[in-house]
Amino acid sequence: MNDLDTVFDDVLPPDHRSGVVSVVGRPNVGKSTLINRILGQKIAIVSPKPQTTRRQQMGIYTDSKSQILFMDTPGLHTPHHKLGEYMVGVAEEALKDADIILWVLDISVEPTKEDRQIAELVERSRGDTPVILALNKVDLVDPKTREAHLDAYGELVDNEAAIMVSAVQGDGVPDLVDYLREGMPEGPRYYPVDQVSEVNMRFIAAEVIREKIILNTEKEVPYSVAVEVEEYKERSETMTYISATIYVERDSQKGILIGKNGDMIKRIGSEARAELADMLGTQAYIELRVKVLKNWRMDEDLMRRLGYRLPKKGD
Ligand SMILES: Nc1nc2c(ncn2[C@@H]2O[C@H](COP(=O)(O)OP(=O)(O)OP(=O)(O)O)[C@@H](O)[C@H]2O)c(=O)[nH]1
Ligand SMILES: [Mg+2]
Repeated sequence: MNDLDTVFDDVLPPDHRSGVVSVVGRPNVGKSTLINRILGQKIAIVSPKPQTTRRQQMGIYTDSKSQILFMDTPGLHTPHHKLGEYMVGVAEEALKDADIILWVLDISVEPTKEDRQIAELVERSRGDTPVILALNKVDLVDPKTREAHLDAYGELVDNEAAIMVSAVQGDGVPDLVDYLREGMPEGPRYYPVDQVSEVNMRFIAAEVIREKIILNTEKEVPYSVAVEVEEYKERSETMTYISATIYVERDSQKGILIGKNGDMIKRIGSEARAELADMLGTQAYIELRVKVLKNWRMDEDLMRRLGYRLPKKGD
């Protein structure tokens, strides 16, 4: 969507705007899909299952007039383990750092109990930060239901605007970006025009592998998985080698992930290979292992080992 062809690093208009938009909401409403759509590129993994995003991830939107830093956050929910607590903490922190809070909601259903809880949290944490509602999944509802739900959502929290969008189809997204840009303070361009994210390919590779696991498994398995890329090598101009370990919490989950005759792990590997090859523009060779790290989601030390940046004990 960015008009990058007309953007040059050294020419900034005097009223150039920049700032942070924290994207929050309950799990599965389409926060990551919306950010990928705005950036015109997949930087965050997406799935039909809730609690897909686990960390704060920045997406950098640049056009000739502005640079908006979108903070994708884990869906706000009631946590049942340390990982969940960590995820909710990340989203709550993001509320405090924002120039605008973009609260994504699912207009295809009525506001839920979780939405009302989030309204309270937003009111508590926002200070004087403006809140904009992105009423997503508008493609799923007829106009009459839409209008009825629009009123209900508008009443959840004091807001500057409620904009209906379809992150999947793109409707309303340019209007939303215009609105967000208007609300940004004047400021410099913090990142080069061609940078869309802060994370490196190694992290994206781990996330793509995790996405394929989420899409291919059921029940607790998607939630019990962590992926660590141990080796990431550009072997040649046409070949990238990636070796990763998939951690699960129990032996039974290891069995499921390997599958009968190794079918499951092969499928995950080949789906990840296809997507990563596409992203990288090279062939990808992926080697996967599965290891058990008993109840890692309950254990802060193990979570730290897996790269979740928890505060040190005693902080
Ligand atoms: N029909 C429709 N589906 C959508 C839309 N936006 C997102 N989805 C679907 O909703 C599901 C959840 O999308 P995500 O982007 O992973 O949601 P999220 O809010 O980031 O979820 P968490 O990371 O778990 O908090 C996926 O299956 C998306 O394809 C939309 O505008 N219309
Ligand atoms: Mg997400």
